[in-house]
Amino acid sequence: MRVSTEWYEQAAITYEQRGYWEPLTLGQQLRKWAEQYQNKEALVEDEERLTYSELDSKVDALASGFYHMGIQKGDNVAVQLPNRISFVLTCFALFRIGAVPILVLPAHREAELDGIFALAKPVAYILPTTFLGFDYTKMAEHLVKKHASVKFVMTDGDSSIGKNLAEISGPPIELEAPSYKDTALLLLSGGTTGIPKLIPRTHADYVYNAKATAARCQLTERSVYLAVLPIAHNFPLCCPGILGTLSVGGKIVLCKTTSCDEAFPLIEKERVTITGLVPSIVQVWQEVLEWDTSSDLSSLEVLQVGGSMLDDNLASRITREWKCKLQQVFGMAEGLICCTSLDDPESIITSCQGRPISEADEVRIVDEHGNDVAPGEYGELIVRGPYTIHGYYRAEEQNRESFTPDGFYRSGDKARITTEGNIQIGGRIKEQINRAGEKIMPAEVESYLRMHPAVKDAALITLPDPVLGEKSCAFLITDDETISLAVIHAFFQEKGVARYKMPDQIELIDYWPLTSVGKVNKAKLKELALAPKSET
Ligand code: J2J
Repeated sequence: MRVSTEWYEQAAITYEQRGYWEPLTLGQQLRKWAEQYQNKEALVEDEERLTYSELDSKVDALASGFYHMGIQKGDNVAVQLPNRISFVLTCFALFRIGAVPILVLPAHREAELDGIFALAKPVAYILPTTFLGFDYTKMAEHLVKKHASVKFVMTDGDSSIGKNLAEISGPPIELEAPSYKDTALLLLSGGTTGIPKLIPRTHADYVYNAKATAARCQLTERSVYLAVLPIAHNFPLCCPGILGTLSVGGKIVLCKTTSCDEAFPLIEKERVTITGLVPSIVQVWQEVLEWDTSSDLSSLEVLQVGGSMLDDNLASRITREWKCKLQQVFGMAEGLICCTSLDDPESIITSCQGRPISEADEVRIVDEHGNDVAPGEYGELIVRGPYTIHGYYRAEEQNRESFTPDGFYRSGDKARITTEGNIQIGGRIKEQINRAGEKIMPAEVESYLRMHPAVKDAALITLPDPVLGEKSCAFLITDDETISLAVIHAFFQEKGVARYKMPDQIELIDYWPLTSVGKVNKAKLKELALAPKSET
């Protein structure tokens, strides 16, 4: 990596000296929390409840089971589990061994996993049997045949392809802990041109992230966090999410889907005080609440909204109609988290994405030459700090593009800093589609589209959508005038691509409109897609 290691080595000393990085691993932190909060409830999933002490001892037993099976310090393990207690147990058991979970979303399919396995060579794959109607075991069979690195397959429930996770345990053993500066987990980034980007977060930086966001949300021992978004995402996992809640002795309630039918009764029953959502889900919940007068969400004190642009009007409606505080969150799995404070005035909460959670975050807004723009102007947000990565995992080439030589991560986001010091996001510089908070790289989808025998060339663009925020539209050059969206979806399914990456709309075109430098003119394509269709 060309990114300066000199800066990082120097900064690391400062981060330790100032106490941003505590000398404890996530596994050791859990032990501390368990000693402190003992019989307090930590996790709730349906009828199952675990106290802090129970969580800690179950993690020990599972870590011992993994260890005796042959999983070792430094091994990568693909973990693809939904919002269940088994997810939390698995991650902490791996943290204790010093093995590294790669957090794969339940929505990911064979195409995504194939790329991740080729890059990270996991020794084990831990997956559900079925979830939301999809049989993961068939997919696992293919993957294991292709990837010799995978020696162990474990399923959350009985299956014919691997051991049941619930049956893995062993007597507590003394494990040699990894260093708190080691990589604790690999998060997935929004996707690239087919090759996944993995984000290595260390024990110390992740704990700091969790604690600093918990402080900004004023989380306490009496907080009850509802995990609604898939917890393999950084937002519900650590901002403050699962880890932030555990760090203060709060209770976590796990919700398997984003549906109101599941979430509302849980909020009511468990007296949930805080949850984090993406704008598209808030909008659906808001619409349901307009006619649903029987659900009691009065326990909610904080609603965090982040992951994509929150419309000012929706933000104002939330502050008026929900009897809780709104917190805007602008974050990224690569690190930097900005959020509004609970006592910010309403005008700021509805229009800004707040301030960085750490005084050590170095945020700059730069022009295309990397120079700082004038105060208050828009430019690209770049950042370095105590919990922002300084390189992707095994990605030298990508790192040269994504980081400045002095270690700043180029977010690709267009932002400004207001006179009050708040971040305001004004769009994107990077080519990406933000579909209900899930990030899609057009180049990746275009490469699948071009694999279809009837497609000569393809270009994917972003269109606005009232519910999703943004949706994808594929322009295709093809001889087959009958090609339909259903045909394209079936093809993507056959290729094993996650559902959210499938185009929402297709348009046929004879030749590309080009820019002055000869590139496909996507702005023109967007105009064409949005133009009223003639009746002929
Ligand atoms: C506009 N765009 C936003 C916002 C993220 C907390 C919250 C979100 C994420 C996340 C996260 C946005 N308004 N409020 O990890 O811990 C877009 C930006 C950003 C990208 C990062 C967290 N909040 N975004 O969304 O890694 O483009 O993390 O660079 O998935 O989402 O995506 P991701």
